[in-house]
Amino acid sequence: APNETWWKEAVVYQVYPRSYKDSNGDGVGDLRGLISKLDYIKSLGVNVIWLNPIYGSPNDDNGYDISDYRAIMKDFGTMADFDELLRGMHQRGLKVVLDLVVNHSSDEHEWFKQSKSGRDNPYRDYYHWWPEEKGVPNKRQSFFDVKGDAWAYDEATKAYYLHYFSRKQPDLNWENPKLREEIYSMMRFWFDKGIDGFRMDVIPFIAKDTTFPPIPAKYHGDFGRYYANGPHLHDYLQEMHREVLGKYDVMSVAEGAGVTSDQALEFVDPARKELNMLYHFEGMGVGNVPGLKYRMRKHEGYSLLEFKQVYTKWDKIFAEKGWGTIYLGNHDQPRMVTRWGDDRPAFRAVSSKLLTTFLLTMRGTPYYFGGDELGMTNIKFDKIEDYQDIETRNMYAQLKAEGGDLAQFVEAQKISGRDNGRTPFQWDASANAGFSTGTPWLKLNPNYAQVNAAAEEKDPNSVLNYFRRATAMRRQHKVLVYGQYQLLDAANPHIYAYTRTLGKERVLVVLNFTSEKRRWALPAGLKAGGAPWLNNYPTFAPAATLALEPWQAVVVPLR
Ligand code: TEU
Repeated sequence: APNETWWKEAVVYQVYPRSYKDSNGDGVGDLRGLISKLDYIKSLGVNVIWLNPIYGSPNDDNGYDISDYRAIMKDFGTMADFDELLRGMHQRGLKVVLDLVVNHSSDEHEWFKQSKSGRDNPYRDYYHWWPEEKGVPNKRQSFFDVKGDAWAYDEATKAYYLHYFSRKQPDLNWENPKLREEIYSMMRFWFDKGIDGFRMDVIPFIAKDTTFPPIPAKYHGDFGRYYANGPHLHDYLQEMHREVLGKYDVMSVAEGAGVTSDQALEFVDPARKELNMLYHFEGMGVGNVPGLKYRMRKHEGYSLLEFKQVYTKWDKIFAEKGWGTIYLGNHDQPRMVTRWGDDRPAFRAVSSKLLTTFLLTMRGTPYYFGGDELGMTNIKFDKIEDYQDIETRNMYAQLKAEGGDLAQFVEAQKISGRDNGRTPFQWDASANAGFSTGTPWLKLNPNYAQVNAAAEEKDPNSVLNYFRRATAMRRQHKVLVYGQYQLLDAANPHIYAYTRTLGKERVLVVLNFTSEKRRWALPAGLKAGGAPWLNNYPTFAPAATLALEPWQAVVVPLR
């Protein structure tokens, strides 16, 4: 086995605090609400909790626009609440990973207020300014701007500032060593409090060529790849390791936006002393209509062949060094069962379990999105007004200005819109699913009457209890963490099957990714050797040819 480390053996559970549990009736989830759910989280058998941003923020992008890196968002509570939360997690043996959002800050951060106040201000160079006398800067595409323009003009100082995301998220200037020192010192502040790691938001984007040349043609149509390739990026990450990460026993994971498979090791090869893990976007792109602009998805779903290829390719990258990750959803993505399974009532639970099986039997650390353990589904809003997300709203406005097909857009958002993954957590069948006594900031999925934690708690066959069995299985069998991965029957468009091998131990995973019964012949030489470790149907008959039920998933040791 490779070097064994706690973060390789961990199952990471992602909590979107805004939607998890509201303790004070203002309709927004908060830290005290989360504290009240720690026993529940512990009961899942996960080891690490990743919290989306909890810092001071005017919430233009739900906390990804930070106005104070050393304070807690007012909606979420106080620093005393955070300290209590951290203690409560550590008492239960849970580690805590926070979001590090340092490609940009909020325009309401004191640094930006200073920076904007005059060209001579000492904070001017904390951000990227382009003085008007140099002419109009070369085009940069913004993800969240209504006009798609990443340069915003500032009347007062007659200059443009850069914002890859919204106008309220100006990009920080990492080329300035003072800025970098501020960031490192802030990171140490949180580590000294005792947190156990950072998930690093769009960290590949931090380095920029400050001459802002035209984007080379090879990046046209995929400018994120250009953003992810700035000069000195790896110098900064190595410096961050020297100044901060290397001094603590903590984990770090890059959001790998724009990073291709041949670049991934540059981030996570341990010899380079940068980061521990990176999560890629290639899996999320499977089934997208090319040209991503409005995140359209193919009506016919996705190709399992392509899905298998992508995950197999990424497994291989980390086979010798570095370490991978695996996820099928997060706060930027639709619910995994809607996107990758079948969310119709007959298949929702069983396909959720299959996807859970996949996540917990692949090599690499699983990142499991809170709510998926209940089999929560996309909300599929019919009206654009129901969306709160800046991305959806601005894409809509942009499309409207272009005279595009708005009805088609709203239809597509039912699959891809980010708010699908952000609806409040479904605790029970009472008003507002027990999430809040007030009016929730985002509408609840009406299926909470059936799909909720309390109901699933009582049902031994629920998605929830299946997830618990799956985390227990992974804890029990190191082969599932460290074992080598081998894809079987690559050309099969319906079945995803693989083995995991560690020393003498060998286990087979068979996943029927369809809503029909399928038969699958074991490759020559493979023989099931005993009771399944996990199975999402009551029975499993080992045979040379397996008869699989719709969305059946089995994990069975081999002889
Ligand atoms: O997302 C980064 C990113 O690349 C986004 O463009 C993401 O892919 C997009 O939402 C998909 O359409 C991170 C955070 O995860 C996201 O929530 C933030 O909005 C964004 O950075 C800005 O901080």
